[in-house]
Amino acid sequence: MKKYLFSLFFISFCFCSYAESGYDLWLRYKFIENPVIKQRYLSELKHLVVLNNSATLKAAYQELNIGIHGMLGLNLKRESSVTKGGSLVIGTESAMDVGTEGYKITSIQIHNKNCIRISGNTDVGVLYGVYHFLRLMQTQQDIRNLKLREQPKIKLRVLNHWDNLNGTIERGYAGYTIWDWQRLPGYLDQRYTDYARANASIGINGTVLNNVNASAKSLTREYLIKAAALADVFRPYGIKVYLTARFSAPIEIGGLKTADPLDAAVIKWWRDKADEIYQYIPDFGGFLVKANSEGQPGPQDYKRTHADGANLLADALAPHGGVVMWRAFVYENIKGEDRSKQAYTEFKKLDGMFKKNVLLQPKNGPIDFQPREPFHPLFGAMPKTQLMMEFQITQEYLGFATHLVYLAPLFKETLTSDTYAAGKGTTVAKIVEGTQEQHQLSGIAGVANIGSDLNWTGHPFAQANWYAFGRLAWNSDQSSASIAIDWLKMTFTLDRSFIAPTLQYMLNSRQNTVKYMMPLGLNHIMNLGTHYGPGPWDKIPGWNAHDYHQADAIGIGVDRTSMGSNAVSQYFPSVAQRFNDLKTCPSDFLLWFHHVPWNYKMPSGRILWEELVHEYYSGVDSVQKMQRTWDQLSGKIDQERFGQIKQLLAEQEREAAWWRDGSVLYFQSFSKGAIPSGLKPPSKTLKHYQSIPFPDRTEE
Ligand code: GCW
Repeated sequence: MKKYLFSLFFISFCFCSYAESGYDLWLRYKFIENPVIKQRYLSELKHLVVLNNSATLKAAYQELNIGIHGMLGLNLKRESSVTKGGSLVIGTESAMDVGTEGYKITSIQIHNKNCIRISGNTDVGVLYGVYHFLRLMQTQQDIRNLKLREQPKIKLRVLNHWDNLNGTIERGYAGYTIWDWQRLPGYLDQRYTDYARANASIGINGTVLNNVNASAKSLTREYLIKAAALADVFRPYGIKVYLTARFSAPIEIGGLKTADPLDAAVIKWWRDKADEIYQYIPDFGGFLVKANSEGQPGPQDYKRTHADGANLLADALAPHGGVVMWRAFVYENIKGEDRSKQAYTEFKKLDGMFKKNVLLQPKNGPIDFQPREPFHPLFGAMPKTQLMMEFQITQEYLGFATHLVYLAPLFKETLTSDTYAAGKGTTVAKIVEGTQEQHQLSGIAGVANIGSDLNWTGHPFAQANWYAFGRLAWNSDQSSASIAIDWLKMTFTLDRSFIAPTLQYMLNSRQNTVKYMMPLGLNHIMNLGTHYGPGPWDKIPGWNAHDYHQADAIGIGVDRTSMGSNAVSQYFPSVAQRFNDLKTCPSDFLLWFHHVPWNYKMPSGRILWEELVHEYYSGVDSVQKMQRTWDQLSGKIDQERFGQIKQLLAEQEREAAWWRDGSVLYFQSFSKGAIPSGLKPPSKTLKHYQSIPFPDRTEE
């Protein structure tokens, strides 16, 4: 009996995975069981030589130690020169052709000994190389005959935290902020280091600590000292700290009567403030600013332009090497004005008027992080301005931290869009990388999905979006699939029978979500208060979802063609023509650009109404399919995360059906069409779906 119990324990210990919290993200460094691979690695990794001394190389060395100990059960002593074969050598070299953050990983002979060398021009380049090398091991690649060279394509790769000083996070779905403002600067939580490790492992080199709906308080001495403590933790990992700047700060914390950007006292106040910040944070990155947008103060309050406002801050930061990231997310909520056109109208005319250390930051699309948007027309339209990209990693409009939606395909869809600004092939990526116009600066920002939840992002799969953002910010040529495979292997298991079906679902998940939420180019039809659940019928003061879909007895969609709001004219002619013509407009953007009759014949042969309904139904079907697939994966990963995801998929399925049934019934009240045969009509009335409250959905 005892023996039986023992072997039962042994079997379950070895073959069933153990509980994992998800805290370790993709840096789990699991022990390598495969004896062949392990032996190979052991023969290549007998010694660790660290050539230089610096805080960054110490971090690199520590990471190698954690990784190699985890994967091979080995403690490598740090040596300072190569004396034996089988050495892993890390350190800087001069004049390498990899820029300031790039690296090479090379199998090489040093003093006639076989070595692997990880080198770069800078310590941080070496650190990035170390993470790459560890990734090779985590994904069990061959580490013989290495000849890798990497260099990021975009200079500033930044997370934007919409974290408030009171601990809440705007549009955060994974708990509260991880910045413990109360206990900073005295108490440095281990999370800060682990956050830095995770970011450095994917090449993120900047973090904006606080919300763009900013509090001036974050610029007071009290908070600057706290931010400086975080900057000290992040520095060895190559991560700079940035802060949002509230435009009216000179009034609110400076005691001035105005924040007019041309006022001498205001100019001096920002100069002094910048000088002060750099005393605490010598490598401070700069400011991110939301101005004259959704009620935030800005230069237009003084009849000045956005360029006047941005340049004021840019001048203050310039002596210290800081930059201004000025957001282009502006719109007036005026009925009758096409919101999608407003940022372009506002900013296009300012091209060439921003200082050298300003980057203008539009969102990926012209409205607001919707499940699908065409690329923002400003990309390509401001050649004399350094345009940086703002993506949203947190899933404000994509099911919060409940729905499994892998965002790499969304990011890539925008980055590979062709603007035709300088002829065919002028992709958004080229513009963001700054190569098109030889800009000095380039940048990409992701609104973070990180919070105090044990697994950082709420949904275990939401970690993949943080991961993919970093990898694509480094090099957007990488495929969504290759990034997902790396992530799955490092985060869960190398078992192919787990990876293949999960990967497939990840790759389809964004399109599926679009289908059950806002198919065929629909947008902004979520509940207007919470941004969760369907609300094409929703009306709140100042907002009416109907403006965004304009369903009537004839058809649905917003006419943005030359016959309508003419938003198409903001794109370069080849793009504009394609969007303008109902026949050439991609079906993904159909109702974004066109008001289409319900009986319009779609390429599938169905009429629009039936196509719309089919989209809604097939989106839900795919969630159900994923549920069934997931159930079959039981035992392939730890029970804890398996169980969490199973529950979340059940929620997602319920909510996808809520989206489908509510939306279909509502649009049916205009189209008067029947639910196509073969599809089961919704079981409840429209009224029922309209009255499901959030977050309490007990009635359902
Ligand atoms: O999508 C909207 C959000 C706001 C956000 C705003 C913005 C920070 O609903 O919460 O405010 O965009 O991007 O500024």
